[in-house]
Amino acid sequence: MERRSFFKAAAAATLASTLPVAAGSAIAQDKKFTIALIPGISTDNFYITMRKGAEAAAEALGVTLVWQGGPEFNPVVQVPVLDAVIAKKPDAILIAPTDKDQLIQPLKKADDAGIPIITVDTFIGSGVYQTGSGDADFPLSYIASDNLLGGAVAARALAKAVGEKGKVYISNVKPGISTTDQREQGFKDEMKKYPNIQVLETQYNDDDANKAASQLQAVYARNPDLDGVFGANIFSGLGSANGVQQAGQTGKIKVVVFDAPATIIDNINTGLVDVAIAQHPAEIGYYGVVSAYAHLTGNSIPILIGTGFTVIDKSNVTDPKISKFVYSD
Ligand code: T6T
Repeated sequence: MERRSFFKAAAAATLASTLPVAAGSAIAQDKKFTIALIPGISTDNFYITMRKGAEAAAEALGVTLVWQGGPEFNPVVQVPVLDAVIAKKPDAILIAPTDKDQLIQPLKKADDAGIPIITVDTFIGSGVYQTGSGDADFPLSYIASDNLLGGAVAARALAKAVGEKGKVYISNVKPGISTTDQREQGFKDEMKKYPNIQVLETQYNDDDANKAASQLQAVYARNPDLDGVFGANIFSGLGSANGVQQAGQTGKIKVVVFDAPATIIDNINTGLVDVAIAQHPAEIGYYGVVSAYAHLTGNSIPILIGTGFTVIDKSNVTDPKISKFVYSD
């Protein structure tokens, strides 16, 4: 079955089979709901793929999906987008907050206006919602990959690639982003199991692949025995891989990348990248819309929905069961 029709069928089946029908829901379902999806950055393949999953569910459920995002992964850019969305009074907001602290107050405005909020990909506060404590537990649900686990998976892959010894570092976006902070944490914790691997200081690139490429070359210049790098998201991974190539170290400095846009897959084929850890962003978008719809029609929803990973390397990159997780352009 084609991916899009799978999501359509799955959306209908989920609702038909698993959701209890609440009293009054027949009335509620006559209404055409509008659900807004605010990505971390609108041009990123991860969020473009998430949008596709959200659109499939919206179409199956007869929901209007509004997609509005900014050109940078930055709270200063995202908050005005959020304010504009709140002003349009959608029935629910799905959002990937670009900072776990700086989006709390702006999202509280939506909550105060009675708009249900679900965070997708990233979270605010601790990410544990609906506990009745703290100032950031008001979103209804968090739908995402398990990023601590993802960081550990990346560490194991890089450890294997470098033969469990040597020097590696993490190329990351910036502190304060829940997902990439957790990936870094999960990676460092797991690396403690490899006493012969030294994890050098993390390099922060502000989601700028060019900066990540220059940083790779600078770290390599300081450490000519550098063995590997973990790029903690698309731009960190792409830039680090480019940096390895520019340094003439393809295949020598091992590269593990979180996320799986087509360019990274090309890089696996050429041997520049060793492993890509694909998230399942279409599932995040799909379950985001289904969850919002369930809530709007009087049903309870889980406070946490975890989606999985697919680890891609040269051995499985051509398998259609694996390559379907490559992100959309
Ligand atoms: O890795 C994803 C996403 O999970 C993260 O929160 C931000 O970066 C990406 O969008 C990839 O660029």
